[in-house]
Amino acid sequence: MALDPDIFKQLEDTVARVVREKWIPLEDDVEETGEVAQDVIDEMKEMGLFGLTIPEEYGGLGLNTEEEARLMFEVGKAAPAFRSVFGTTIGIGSQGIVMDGTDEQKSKYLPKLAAGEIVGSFCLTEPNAGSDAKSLQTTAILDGNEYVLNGTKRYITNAPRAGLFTVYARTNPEDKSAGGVSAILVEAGTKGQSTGKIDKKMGQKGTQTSDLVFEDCRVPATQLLGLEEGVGFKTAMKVLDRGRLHLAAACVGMARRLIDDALAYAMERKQFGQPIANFQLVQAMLADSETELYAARTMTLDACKRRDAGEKTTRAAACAKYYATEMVGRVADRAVQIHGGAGYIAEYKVERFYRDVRLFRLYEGTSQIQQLIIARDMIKSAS
Ligand code: COS
Repeated sequence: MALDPDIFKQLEDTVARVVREKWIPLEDDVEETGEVAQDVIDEMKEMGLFGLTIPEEYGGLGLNTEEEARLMFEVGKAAPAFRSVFGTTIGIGSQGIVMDGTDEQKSKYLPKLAAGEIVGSFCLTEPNAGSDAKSLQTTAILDGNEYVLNGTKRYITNAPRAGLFTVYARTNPEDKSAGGVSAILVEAGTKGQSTGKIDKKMGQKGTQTSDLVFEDCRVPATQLLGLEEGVGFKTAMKVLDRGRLHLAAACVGMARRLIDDALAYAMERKQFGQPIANFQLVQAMLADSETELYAARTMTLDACKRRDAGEKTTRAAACAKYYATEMVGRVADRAVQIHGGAGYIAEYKVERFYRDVRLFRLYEGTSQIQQLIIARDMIKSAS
């Protein structure tokens, strides 16, 4: 359900102002400390950012996909660490419950997630199951009225600070197909569950990922998402269909930032007696970036609108994620080029964003997986 347009505009303006006036000036602190400060997180909670996509009846704002994307266009302008604080909670960490949870599960967890009392985390990837998510090996075996979980989840965003994990595990180890997979809700601190050390990454400092390990971790059988076994893989795919649009929008935001920074630099930096923005080869880079940004923004909004209208948008979401994540990679590369030597120096930040955006082409499905989803859907429709 869409918000009243005036209320949404106010929210969009507020988010844009906070990004501009608070988050961007704090980017160097995040880079240095590897963390987003607690007072910033508290303000995010007050602004309702943890509940953007959670239905109003459970304390969120219930934004539709287009509204979520429009906010991510703003949020994406700041270093990705800021979005990541609440990004999994409004995205892949909560949407499984919103889509497929029972009323009881929704009432138990969604209000806490929406308030930012707990962070939600999505646990699909494993050491031996990345792109081939269906081959996951973590098990959740019913024993009396409890599921017993064993296995390791890898690169789990926000695992170190999450309060609730949606864990995709095999409830029927005999069944190696998607039908053997179920989603189990595991609260942080449950005996038998632990997180590994925080991963050192190429970029995106301040976002936290780690392993999540289960050793005879017992949870009540009522923690089975939707109280239905064997549909977990489908839940994960549906969640990713929405999550990929969220990420595409975040890439559009980051591209806007990179282009604005590159343009400002090109207008100020003088060589051969004039601003380098006067040179047509620099203009070509700016124009290519602006054109591709426009295409990614339009594509993302179109996919979101179609999803909000009830259309199945697996293919459109994959197209948007594929194009926007590749686009921001090219834009970041050109931004470094326009900055020249300064583009390689940390204080100009552009080298940092160049590294940060690399991840977008990997997580929530690599570019190659998006290509595969798109082409398979084309073939299916044509047969
Ligand atoms: N929505 C609903 N159901 C879906 C779906 C979607 N978008 N995509 C697949 N399914 C269903 C299929 O219909 C199928 O159900 P049936 O067995 O009833 O027919 C089931 O899920 C299995 O799908 P499929 O056979 O297509 O699975 P594959 O293993 O061939 O491929 C891909 C699935 C490659 C698309 C999937 O594994 C994937 O997205 N991989 C990338 C994972 C990823 O993004 N990881 C990042 C983790 S989050 S950082």
